[in-house]
Amino acid sequence: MTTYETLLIEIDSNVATLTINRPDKLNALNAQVIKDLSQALVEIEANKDIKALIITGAGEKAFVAGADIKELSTLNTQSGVELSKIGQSVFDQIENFSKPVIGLINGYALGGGSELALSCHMRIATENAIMGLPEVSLGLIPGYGGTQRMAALVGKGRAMEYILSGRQIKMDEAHKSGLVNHVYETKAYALEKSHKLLNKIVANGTLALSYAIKAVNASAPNKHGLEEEARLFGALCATNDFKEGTSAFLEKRKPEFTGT
Ligand code: DAK
Repeated sequence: MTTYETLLIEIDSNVATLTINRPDKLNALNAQVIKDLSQALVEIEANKDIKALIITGAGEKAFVAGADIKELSTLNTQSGVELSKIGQSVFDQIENFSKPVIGLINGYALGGGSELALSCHMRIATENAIMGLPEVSLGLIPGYGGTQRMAALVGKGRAMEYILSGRQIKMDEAHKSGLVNHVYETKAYALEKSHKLLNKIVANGTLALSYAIKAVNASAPNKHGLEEEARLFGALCATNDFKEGTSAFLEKRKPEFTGT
């Protein structure tokens, strides 16, 4: 396996664990992480000895605390649309991965972090995990497929509430709403249970598994929805509210939005 700047990859029998490794920034997704993810996914998919994948974040505090807000604050409409397309294609790679993928949510999974978890085939979380799509608090909308995948997973009404309020979702609620499949006390135990589930899954027909993933994915999300999300995300990158929202986060103050 190639060595990646921002990722760790471990292989245990036939299951690969891919860890996003920027713990000092709560594993926030910068352009390098997105690039590394894209290459690593190609490599893991091509490796015939690997039958399934777990994606998680380094440490106990965060899965991924979202897109890197510092990097995000420099986007304009054009770079916003471009980053959106690259990011969306990585998330599509995960959603359409031919081998089963579990997102192991160990702590904060906010914004792009929740979107990453949503693109996995299944989600297993630790009790301290917190999900949420707080992009509107930055003057943005989810741009990595979250508007489509959240609605597909929990229904339109709940998705509207989560996306419009941007509120944090604790795991008892996430479990009830179908956002996560299972919740376990510790990361070590969640990892053990993820391996157990994947071992059971990969004992089934390999081709049947990849076709089952394709068939389930055929229902959602639709391409038009993702394109519309990218267009609207790009348009918001040119607004004063976006500049105010990201500056306020970086300056550790409350934003004052003007609706412009
Ligand atoms: N980006 C960059 N740095 C981050 C970060 C982030 N999202 N989240 C945390 N950090 C950094 C903090 O700045 C801090 O760095 P230092 O000050 O130590 O250098 C360090 O990680 C530890 O964080 P805190 O000190 O804030 O830790 P706390 O325990 O106090 O708080 C927290 C934890 C998770 C509640 C807090 O860090 C937080 O609110 N983080 C931001 C959460 C958030 O709003 N995430 C959503 C971002 S919006 C795109 C598509 C999609 C997106 C973007 C682009 N395209 C289509 C182009 C997605 C957007 C988002 O994800």
